[in-house]
Amino acid sequence: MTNMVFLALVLPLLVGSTPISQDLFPTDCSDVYAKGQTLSAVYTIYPAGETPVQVYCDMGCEGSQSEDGRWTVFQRRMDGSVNFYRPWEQYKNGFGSKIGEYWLGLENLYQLTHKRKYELRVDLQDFEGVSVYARYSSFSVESEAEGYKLHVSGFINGGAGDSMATHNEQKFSTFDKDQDSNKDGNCARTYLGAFWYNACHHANPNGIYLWGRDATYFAIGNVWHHWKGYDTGLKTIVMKIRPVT
Ligand SMILES: [Ca+2]
Repeated sequence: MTNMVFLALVLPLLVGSTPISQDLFPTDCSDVYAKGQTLSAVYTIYPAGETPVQVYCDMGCEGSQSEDGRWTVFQRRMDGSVNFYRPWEQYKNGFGSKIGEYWLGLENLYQLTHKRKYELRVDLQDFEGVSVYARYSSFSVESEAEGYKLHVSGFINGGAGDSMATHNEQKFSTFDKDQDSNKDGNCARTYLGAFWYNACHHANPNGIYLWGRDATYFAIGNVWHHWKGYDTGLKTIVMKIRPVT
């Protein structure tokens, strides 16, 4: 009897078209999509194989089967509700609300991108409702031992301009962990954010939510230099990745 019950439970898994491990433990939102979940929402993924992580999946337009879906969102600003000026441990492990503003965590990014090849898309929207994007055909993050160093290349312009190029090959820095390329200063402290700072930035997605233009303090906002300059904070920033097929 127990054998029959066992077979009844396990056989559907064995004959499935996707590997069992991916079916039970989706690595990212593209795996979730492959299981038939095509609505944008919060799902559970397993970037490291065993530990569940909640994430917002941008599945694109409903039912369109378009190019636009299957994105795993790792950073999102949209209403200034979450404080992003946080220490290293928070950026390592993630913080915020998955239905709102959040940072997924550097360790999760490393776990995801060292196993598969990913592309990056950054969606930007200003307070006038204009939307642009920047896309990069290759995106990966090294381990904590390597400072979560960023590799980003293959820029495709969706109107935003390339504000990530200067951050390529940089380690991640927070106000309490200075790994930037500014020998005399601490970029995270100066620009009130946390990022793969060089000396210092063209993009500051984790800076202060400015609610539009504010030139009181230079470049401290959630800005994207090649689109709106250093004084205009964006209404929405979304950074998201998906495997390159
Ligand atoms: Ca420094």
